[in-house]
Amino acid sequence: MEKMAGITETYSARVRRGLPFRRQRTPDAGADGAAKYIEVLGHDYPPQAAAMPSWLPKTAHGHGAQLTNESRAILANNDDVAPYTAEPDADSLLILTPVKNNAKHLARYFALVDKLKYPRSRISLAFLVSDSTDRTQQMLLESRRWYQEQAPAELRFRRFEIYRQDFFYALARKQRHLREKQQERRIMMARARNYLWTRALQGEQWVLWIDGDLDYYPPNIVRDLMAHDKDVIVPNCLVRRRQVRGRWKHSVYDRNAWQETPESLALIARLKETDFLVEGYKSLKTHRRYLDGFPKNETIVPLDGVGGTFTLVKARVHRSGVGFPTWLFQHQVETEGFAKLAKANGFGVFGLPYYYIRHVVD
Ligand SMILES: Nc1nc2c(ncn2[C@@H]2O[C@H](COP(=O)(O)OP(=O)(O)O)[C@@H](O)[C@H]2O)c(=O)[nH]1
Ligand SMILES: [Mg+2]
Repeated sequence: MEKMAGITETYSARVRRGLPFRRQRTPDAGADGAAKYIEVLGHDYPPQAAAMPSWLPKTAHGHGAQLTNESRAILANNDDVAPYTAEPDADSLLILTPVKNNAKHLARYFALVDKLKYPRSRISLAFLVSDSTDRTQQMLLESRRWYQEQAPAELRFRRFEIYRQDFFYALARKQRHLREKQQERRIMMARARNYLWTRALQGEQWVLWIDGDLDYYPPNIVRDLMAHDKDVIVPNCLVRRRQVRGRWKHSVYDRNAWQETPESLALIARLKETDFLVEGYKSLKTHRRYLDGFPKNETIVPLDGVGGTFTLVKARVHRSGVGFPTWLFQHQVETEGFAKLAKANGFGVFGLPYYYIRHVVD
């Protein structure tokens, strides 16, 4: 990241007035000897000092004159920390993918990422590998070497991080969807996701959670979702299963994306604080409305729960402290807990019932 310091009155005045600005290195230090970089609009900077309108408060003329030596030394020290307070990099996208024994889906994963119509230089990737006994980690290392060192420059990602954290959580694949295993399994996933975003997120503006086992999403999807300009937004994740007579049928995979209903709220009102809710089990009817339950004219709907298969999040949501609850928050954990927590903090959570992606059959 470009080093940035000495945020001057010009910058703050422009921000105050809602004007755009550009960061530019000044040839010389400022009059007080401190400012080496400034925020400017356009190419005509620096203006003459005398051009500062006299109606601006004195403090806007630079702090040099009013400061003690000690204050000046403290402010000079800000130069070193300024990069950490910088605005997020415009349009930058961090794709986060937790993976566990995901080797057989990785070729498809990269084929889909490669097709994304989004400037490659603005995409960063970060993976968290846990508890894997297959070639997931080796394959990721090989792919990083290819993309970042050997492939043509236009295929290079801005960053490509691979983290490893084992939780020593073993669950047979067949048991993965047993209801009584869900709370512990989803808490493990929440830990993995928190570990990943807290390590990987730098100055990016957008975070995109993509599971490692998706079968299809459209190349335009990033721009399409961003265009809605929501804090959190998900498409409708389907799965294609073969029916008895050999025909294929699409159905909603991700029952984690839902809206509360009067019936579900009535159920919640009767729950104990320690009761955990999870979707997709006949033994537990939650009465929520899923993404396949909306009429054609409702192309975007507010949600109260989301899944993590493909979830676009404004990075400021995570930065503000909203992650994936590993404890029960309003009877939910992980991604649905995240949606509830985001909403409780004033962020908007939305879904697109008629914008489809597809999960592999499992
Ligand atoms: N790092 C990490 N990734 C995991 C863990 N469990 C699942 N994953 C990954 O998280 C994503 C979603 O998990 P998956 O088992 O497919 O969930 P499902 O689609 O809801 O059944 C996939 O990319 C998995 O490889 C875990 O414990 N740690
Ligand atoms: Mg999956």
